[in-house]
Amino acid sequence: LRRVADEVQLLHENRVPWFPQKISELDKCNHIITKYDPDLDQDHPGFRDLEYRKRRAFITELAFNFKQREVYRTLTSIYPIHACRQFLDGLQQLERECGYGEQKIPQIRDVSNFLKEKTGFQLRPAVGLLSARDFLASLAFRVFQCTQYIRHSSSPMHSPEPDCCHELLGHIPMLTDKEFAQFSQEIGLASLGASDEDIEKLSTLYWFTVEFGLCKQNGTVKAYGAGLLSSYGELLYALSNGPEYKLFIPAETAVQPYQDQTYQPVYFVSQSFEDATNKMREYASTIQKPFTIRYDPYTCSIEILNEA
Ligand code: NLE
Ligand code: FE2
Repeated sequence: LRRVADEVQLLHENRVPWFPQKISELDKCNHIITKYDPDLDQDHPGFRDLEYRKRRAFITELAFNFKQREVYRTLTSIYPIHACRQFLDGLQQLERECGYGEQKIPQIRDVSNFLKEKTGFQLRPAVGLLSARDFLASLAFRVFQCTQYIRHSSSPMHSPEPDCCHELLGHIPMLTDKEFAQFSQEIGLASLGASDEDIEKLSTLYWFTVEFGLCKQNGTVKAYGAGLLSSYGELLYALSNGPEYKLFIPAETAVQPYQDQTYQPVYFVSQSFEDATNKMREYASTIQKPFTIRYDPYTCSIEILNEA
C-alpha cells in the first residue's frame, strides 16, 4: 500500500494536474471562466442591466460560500476529543435550540437573543477589527462584538483574522456558560480606564486564554480558546505535542509576545478551567486604578465610586 505522501510525490513528478479525491474537495473546484459572465462579457444580454447583474453576483456568492458546511462538519468531527466540556455543552444547546448546524449560518440577532437568556450576553455587529481597549470595554457590559463576513473560501481550516465561523463556533458556545460569561465581563471591567500598559497585558492574557487557552479536564488537555475551536488546522496542531506548552501564570503570560499571522508557537495550559478563571480574576484585581467601579445590572451602566 502506497503512503499518501508517496502518492503526492508521484503525482507531482508526473506533473499530473491536481484533481479532487474526495467529494468535499469539490469545494476547490471553483475556478470560473469568464465567458457568459454578465459582469465581464459585453455581449451578454444582461451586461447593461445592473439590477440583474447584482442579483447574479449575490447568487454566485452563495455558491462560493457553500464551503461553510465543510468548516462546520470538519470542526464538529474533532470537538468531542479536543474541546472542553463547557464548550461541548454550549454547542449542544445551540444545535438544539438556536438553529446551529451545517446547513445554514445563523443570524447574529437570533444568537444574541438566545445568549441573552442564557448568560445575559448580547452580540453586536462590529464595525471592523477593534482596538483592544474598545473590544475589552464592550465585555464589561456583557456585549460581544462580532464580525459578520466569512473567511476566504480558499482557506476554510484557518483564518488569521476573526470571521463569522470564529465568532459563532469559537466564542458563542463558551459564552453560554455562566462562569465563563462572568469571567469575560470581569476582564472587561478590569480594562475600563486602565493604563495603556495594563491594556496591553490584559489583551495578551485574553489572547492566551479566551482565544488560545488550553486546560486539563479529567487528566487530558482540552481546548477552551475560541481561536483554536474555530480552526480545524490549529486545533489539531495545538494538541499534537508539536508546539511548546507553558503553565498558565498570569503575571508571566501577560508579557509573552504573540503574533496573529499563523499558528501559535506556544500555548498556556491551566490545571483546570476553574483554575484559569480564578487566576485571571486574581490578576485583574491587582490592576491599579485611581477609582473603583461597580456595574449596575439594572441600568446596564458603570458607577464610579471614590474617585481620587
Ligand atoms: N485562527 C482562527 C480561525 O481560523 O478561526 C481565528 C483567530 C482570530 C483571533
Ligand atoms: Fe476572537
